[in-house]
Amino acid sequence: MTDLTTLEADVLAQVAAAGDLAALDAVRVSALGKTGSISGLLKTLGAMSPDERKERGAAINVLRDRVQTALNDKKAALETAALDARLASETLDLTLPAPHRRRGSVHPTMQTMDEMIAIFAEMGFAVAEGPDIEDDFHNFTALNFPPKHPAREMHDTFFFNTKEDGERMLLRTHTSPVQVRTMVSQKPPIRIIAPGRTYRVDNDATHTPVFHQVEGLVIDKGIHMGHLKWTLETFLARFFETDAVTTQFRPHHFPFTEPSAEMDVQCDRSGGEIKIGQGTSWLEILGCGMVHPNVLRACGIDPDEYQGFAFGMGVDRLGMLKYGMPDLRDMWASDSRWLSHYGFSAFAAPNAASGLS
Ligand code: 2U9
Repeated sequence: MTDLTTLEADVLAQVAAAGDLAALDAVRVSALGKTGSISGLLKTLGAMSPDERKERGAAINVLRDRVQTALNDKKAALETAALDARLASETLDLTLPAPHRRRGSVHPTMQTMDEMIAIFAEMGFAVAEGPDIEDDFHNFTALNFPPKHPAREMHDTFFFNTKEDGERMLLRTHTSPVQVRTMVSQKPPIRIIAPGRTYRVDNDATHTPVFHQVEGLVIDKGIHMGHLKWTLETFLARFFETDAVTTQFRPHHFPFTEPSAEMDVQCDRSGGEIKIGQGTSWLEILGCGMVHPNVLRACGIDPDEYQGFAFGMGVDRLGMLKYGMPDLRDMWASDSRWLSHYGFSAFAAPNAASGLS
C-alpha cells in the first residue's frame, strides 16, 4: 500500500503545483493517460489472484478517483483565476475621452435626393416607387419606343439572360416605368415623382453605370406647358435657394413626350464656379415635355380627355452643381475624407419646416 500512498502524494503535489491549464493537463496525462502511472497500475491487476485483485483494484480505484477530483477542482480554480485576471485587465474607463473616429454621414447624392423629394412633397407630389428590374413593356414599349428603334440602343441597356418563355428582363434605364405602372393602376388626376436608381452601360468622366433620377408626372384635364414651366421654375428656385430663376426651353426629342424640351437656367460662370439665378450663361439642367398621346393610350388613359406633363432630372448632376463637386468619380470612391467634407448629418434630414441643407 505504501507505493499507492506515495504515488497519491506525489501526483497531488504535482496538481497543486500546476500553474496553468496546460501544466495541469500534462499532470493528468502523466497520471491517468493511457501510459500514465495510475493506468499502469491498473494493467498489473491481470496477473494477480482474484482475492489480491479485488483488494488492490479497489485501492487503485480510490486513488484514481481522488486524483480525478483534485484535477477537477484545480481546473475550476485555474479557470476562475484566468477569468478574474481577464476581467481585471479588460476594464474600460468611460470617463476617458473617446478615441477619434470618422463619423458616418449622408452621401451628397442622397442628401440631394432628399432635398428634391422634400420640395416636391411640399408642392403636393406623392412619391411613387417601382422595381429596379423591369420588363420591356414598362421600360420601353409603353413609353413609345418602337421595336428595334435606335432609341432603345441609346439607352445602352443592361439585359438579363433571356428566360425560357423568351422574355428578357433588364435593369431600368430610367425611372419612367414607375410612372407607367402608376398610370396603369390609378385613375387621373395623378401628381407623382419617381426618385430612384437607374442603370445604363456607360462609364466615363461624366457618366457612371448606376445613377439617380427624380422624374415627375402630372396628369389631369387641361394640363399644358405653362403648368410645366411654373412647376419646374418653382422647384429650381427652391432647390438652388434663390428668389427666382430665369429659364429657357430648348426644343428636344424624347419618344415619350411631344413636344419635348430641355430646360436651361440662367447662370454666371465668370468666377470659376457656377452661380445660379444671375449672369449671362445658360446651363442645361433637365429634360421635360407633354406626355405623348401614345404613352397615355398604352397606359389606358384617353388622350382626348386627359393631358399631362413629365420631367426628368439627374440627381448626381444636380448635387454636383449645388454643392460644387467637380468630379463625378469622387461620388463612388468611398473616401471617408471626401464624405466628411461634403457629407451631411443624418440628423438633419431636409424638410419644409427646418430648411433644406
Ligand atoms: C412617362 C411619360 C413621360 C420623363 C422625362 C426626361 C424628359 C429627361 C433625363 C434627364 C437627365 C434623364 O437623368 S437623365 O439623363 N430625362 O430628359 N424624362 S421627360 O418622361 C416621362 C416619364 C414617364 C409615363
